[in-house]
Formats: sequence, structure tokens, C-alpha cells
Amino acid sequence: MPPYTLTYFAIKGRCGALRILLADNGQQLNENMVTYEEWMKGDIKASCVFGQLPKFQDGDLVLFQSTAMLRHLGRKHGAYGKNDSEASLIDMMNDGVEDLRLKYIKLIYQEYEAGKEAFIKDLPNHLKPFEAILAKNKSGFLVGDQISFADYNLFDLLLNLKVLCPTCPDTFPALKSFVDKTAARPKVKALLESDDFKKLPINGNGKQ
Ligand code: GTB
Repeated sequence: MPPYTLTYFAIKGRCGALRILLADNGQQLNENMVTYEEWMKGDIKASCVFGQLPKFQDGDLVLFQSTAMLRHLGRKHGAYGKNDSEASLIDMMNDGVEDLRLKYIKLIYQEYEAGKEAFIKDLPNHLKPFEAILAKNKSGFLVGDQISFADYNLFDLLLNLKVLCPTCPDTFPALKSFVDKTAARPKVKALLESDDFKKLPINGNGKQ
């Protein structure tokens, strides 16, 4: 089976979760890193279905939209629940992660200086639902008793939020335990400690 190929900017951005999921499943990923100079020429943008990166290739299958990529890999690598009900709950949790990620992206790219304090103040309200679900579902995962793509997505976002506000996720015991346990998975740990991963900035504008 040929390795997967990701075309994206040299940032963690919308592909942190995907990289973590693949590493945890022992999968290779070829990365085409696009510079902003290359992107500004316009021809790569014109070739993207929605005019944006990331682009993901699995053989002949070409995907845009990072959450579709996560779902695809969840399906292929046993990280999409054990039945349809679990899959639907995983979709629900992932949409919840996406809602919070969009708020984070808006802060980073549109209103960092003016909005950071208010964002951090409001953050516990957005983390509470995940804390409640994890505290209730004693398995250490958002849904069922095995890791799903929504767990990788939440984990990646929490790592970013910890950089923005080092104490924020830690005030929630179930979230803290979730982050610690996911980070301790041997292949996840190896990725997080690798130079290739560490050198990638979280965002494309130097803010974090
Ligand atoms: N819904 C899509 C998905 O989930 O894949 C959203 C993809 C997206 O926002 N792509 C951004 C992009 O291609 C890069 S990630 N932007 C270029 C363009 O639209 O022309 C986020 C991002 C935003 C802005 C910068 N930046 O300004 O440096 C970098 C990264």
C-alpha cells in the first residue's frame, strides 16, 4: 500500500490531529510543504476544490477538508467506533471540537490582541462539555472504549489551547487525564518528541 500524501503549509494548523492519528497507527505520511510564496502564485490554489489546503491523497483518492480526511482515516484505521451509534456520537463530538477550533482560529487570525483575554475567560465554558463527557465515559475516550478520530482531534486542539493558556485544560481533571494518557501512547509520544513535528509552528501567522 503506498503511503499517504499530505500537501499543506509548514504548520501544524488543521493537520495536527491527522498526523497524530497516522503516527499512532504506525502509518507513513509523505508531506509536500507549500511555502506562502508558492501559494501566492495562485496555481496551487486554483487546483484545490475549495481553493484551500490541506489536500490529502490516498492512492487515487484525493480529499480536501481536514475533517473529511479525519473521517476517512478513522474509517480505515478502526478509529470510528464499533457500530453506527458510536460512529454518530463520534461525529457529534468531532463537530463539537470543530466548533471550538473555529473559535480558536478566529482568535489567532483575526483578533489575537483584542480578543485573547476574553477568549481565555470564556474558554472553560467551551471545555466543560468535553470534561463532562470524559468524566462520564470512564474509558478515557470520548465515545465507547476505543480511541477515535474525534479523540485525536480534541487532543490536538487541547495541546494548542495549552500553549495559549498553560493552566486552562489542567483545571479540568478528566481533560488533564485525557491529555496525559493520549500523550503517553508510545507512538504519539514519539511523534510529539520528534524534531519534524516540534519544528512546525502551530499557526501560519506566528501567533499561538
Ligand atoms: N475547512 C477547511 C479544512 O478544514 O480543510 C479549511 C481549510 C483552510 O482554512 N485552509 C487555509 C488556507 O488554505 C490554511 S489553514 N488558506 C489559504 C487561502 O485561503 O488562500 C489556516 C490558515 C489560515 C491562514 C494562514 N495565514 O494567513 O498564514 C495560514 C493558515
